[in-house]
Amino acid sequence: MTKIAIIGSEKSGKTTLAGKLGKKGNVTDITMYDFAKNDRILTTIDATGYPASVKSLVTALDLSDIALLCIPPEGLDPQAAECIIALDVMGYKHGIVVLTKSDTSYPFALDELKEKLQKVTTGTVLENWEYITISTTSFEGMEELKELIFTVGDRVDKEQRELDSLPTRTVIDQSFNVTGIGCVVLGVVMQGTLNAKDKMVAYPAKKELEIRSIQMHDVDTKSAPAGARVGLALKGVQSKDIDRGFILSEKETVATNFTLKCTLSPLARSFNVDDMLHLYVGLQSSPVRVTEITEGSEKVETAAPGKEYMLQLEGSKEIAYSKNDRFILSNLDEKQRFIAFGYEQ
Ligand SMILES: Nc1nc2c(ncn2[C@@H]2O[C@H](COP(=O)(O)OP(=O)(O)OP(=O)(O)O)[C@@H](O)[C@H]2O)c(=O)[nH]1
Ligand SMILES: [Mg+2]
Repeated sequence: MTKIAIIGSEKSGKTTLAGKLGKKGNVTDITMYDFAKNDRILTTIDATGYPASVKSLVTALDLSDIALLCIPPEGLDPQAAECIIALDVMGYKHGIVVLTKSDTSYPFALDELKEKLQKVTTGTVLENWEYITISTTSFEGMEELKELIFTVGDRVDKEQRELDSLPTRTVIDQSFNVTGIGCVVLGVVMQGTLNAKDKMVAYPAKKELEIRSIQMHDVDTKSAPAGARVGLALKGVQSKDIDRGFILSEKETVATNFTLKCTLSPLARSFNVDDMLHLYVGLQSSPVRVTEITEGSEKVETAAPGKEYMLQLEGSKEIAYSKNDRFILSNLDEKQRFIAFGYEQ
């Protein structure tokens, strides 16, 4: 089961490409496309709410294993530049740079574009990503792209098998009521193995529940491994009790205030004590106020790009997390909105 997010430059052909990779399904601020052939299942997510909403981009990336960064012959625009910084701040591991609309350009120009992009992304998580040239009009590269997606997907699968034995955590992206069944949620098993009849808690609300049944790609199954996109019927809760971003788990920490050891992106703007930022952990988000910035052992007023700080953040919304979860900070008032990542101390 491979899950990809399609992001990148404006009008680079992202939605057209998503439509070629699968059948259009559920639409919220992300749009899902499904494809199944033999034992291959591909979920493609188009971050349709982005760039208006940063959350749409973060959600699409968090629900996926592989990012397809689409760049048209015109090159990088501010949106693609922000996507690159988002990937870097998120520490996003797997991806492919897709040079789109090749029918409107020339091979030598595309080679130049590739070289330029490789230069720009040196030192970022994209440094070793593969490049592919495609056109959804002439179909150049489309078969190769599918093969490459599944090659990278096999690598991801292998990594995920190492997560199967960890405690189970499933992140929910949708919750609704089905007549005769009750609460049904859709989500992704982030780690561990989820089994029917498991007793879990929905965090941050701390609602106890039982997994009544599990479906993977509309097929009933007794258990689901790490990386699986699942539909779950839940016992003991109603759909209104569960929001996007909730985590089904045995144990999570729940908090509204945070002490984060943060690294600012070298490409971010500085921020000050008392500024309002937005914090993301998985699919959850909350506005937070910066109440203290510490550099080494010294309290300072300003956090500057490329440096490391201890931040005290005060929020009003309960967020569930576990040790080692990566927190992302954004400043929605800036043009380039992704500014830092950090870990709770
Ligand atoms: N010539 C050519 N045109 C393309 C190709 N792919 C998409 N287009 C056209 O480019 C335009 C934008 O395509 P979309 O798929 O909407 O691009 P997008 O990246 O989703 O656009 P936004 O979501 O608005 O940023 C449309 O008019 C498409 O028909 C391609 O491979 N070749
Ligand atoms: Mg689009």
